[in-house]
Amino acid sequence: MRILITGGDGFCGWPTALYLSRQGHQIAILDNEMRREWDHELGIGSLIPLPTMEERVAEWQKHTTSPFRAYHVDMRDYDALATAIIEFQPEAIVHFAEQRSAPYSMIDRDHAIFTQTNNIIGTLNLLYIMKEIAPDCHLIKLGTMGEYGTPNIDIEEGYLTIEYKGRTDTLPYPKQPPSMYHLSKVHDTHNIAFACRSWNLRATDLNQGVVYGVQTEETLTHPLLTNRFDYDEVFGTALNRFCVEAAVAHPLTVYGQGGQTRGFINIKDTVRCIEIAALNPAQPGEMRVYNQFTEEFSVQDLANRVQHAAQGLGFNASIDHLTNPRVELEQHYYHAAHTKLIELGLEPHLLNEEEIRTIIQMAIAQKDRVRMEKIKPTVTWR
Ligand code: NAD
Ligand code: USQ
Repeated sequence: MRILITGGDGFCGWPTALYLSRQGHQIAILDNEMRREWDHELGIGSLIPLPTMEERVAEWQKHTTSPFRAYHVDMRDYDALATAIIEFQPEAIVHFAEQRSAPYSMIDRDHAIFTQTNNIIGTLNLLYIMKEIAPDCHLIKLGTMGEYGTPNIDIEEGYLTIEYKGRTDTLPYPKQPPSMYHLSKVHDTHNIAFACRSWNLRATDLNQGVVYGVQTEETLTHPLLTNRFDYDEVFGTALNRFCVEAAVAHPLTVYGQGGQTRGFINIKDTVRCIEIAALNPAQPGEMRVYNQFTEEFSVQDLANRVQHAAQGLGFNASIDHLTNPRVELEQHYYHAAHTKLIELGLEPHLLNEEEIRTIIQMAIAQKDRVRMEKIKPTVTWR
């Protein structure tokens, strides 16, 4: 297949591009490298040094016989995006290219507005281009489990069948997003659903949980192919952050009581889920929703597991319960369906001690690059 991967220079996009390329698909990545500018803005950076987008693309071209290319395009630039799509003629577009950090979106009003305009305009441009130029193309859009919030009932995959005053309907599952970033995803979801209903476009919305791990088989092939590894308070996410904290003897930063429970997925499963969605396209007019995670953990569970794995490596990791910088429930019911990708063939890599040790060891190897002052949370929701 010809697959365009927007956000292909990012943490999920790069390994996905390499994995799909290795399966023999023709790949184009599209990115404006804005994520690297946010690193400069915040004085942070990937723990593993990152080559430029040009360098990593040139390196992968030596490892594959399938066509593999890159477009340096901003999703907000309709004409440039349309030109790339007309030229590449994708059969599927995997859309990762958004500002994805909840804390970044909560820094202040400017960052909230930037996040929502960047994400929503990029997706709207894509929908209009598909309507005008590529109506058969399958949109595979990265949503997030956070769109649902933490309701006191089971979470379904996108839709909920309800009976009300003697009548029954299947409706979009209610959304209670916990940040300006998560809200941008909900707005995207509504826009995509409208485009499928009105213009007969086909889309799969993948509500992904928190991704952990760093490397895949392909990113390990050569140092220039490495994935990025974020650990700072803004772009680092729970499990990966705890592993880096353990590696540098920083107390593990559990926010509040630690009962916050989320869906998690290994980066090795992210790339496979995208392949499954691409090989099994939605029908014209259909807006499918799959919950893309493999296991649920509370933040406290994760901290305990990292503490145990660190002990196995011969050092002690302490756990700190920090005042929670976010507004979120710290003890709550959480049970979310996630069967559709499994039914289509996903065989999950479940979290085990070996995986946690691998992440800790990767962090130990780059220990000297850790900026200790960037670990503690400073961005608050209130
Ligand atoms: P990332 O920040 O590493 O990658 C996103 C990429 O998109 C970056 O390379 C950035 O430069 C690019 N980008 C952003 N805005 C752009 C624009 N206007 N034009 C062109 N390129 C642009 O993020 P990630 O972790 O790879 O996440 C990818 C997607 O998956 C996001 O949509 C995110 O919301 C979703 N997601 C991520 C996680 C996770 O834990 N990482 C979990 C659930 C969902
Ligand atoms: N948390 C801690 N300590 C930390 C970091 C986080 O206790 O050091 C807690 C947070 O308070 C939250 C939970 O861990 O309750 C998850 O936070 P996170 O920073 O790991 O992830 P989150 O902000 O939810 O965002 C990440 C990605 C985002 C994606 C989302 C999936 O950055 O792009 O959409 O995971 S989900 O959570 O399912 O919405």
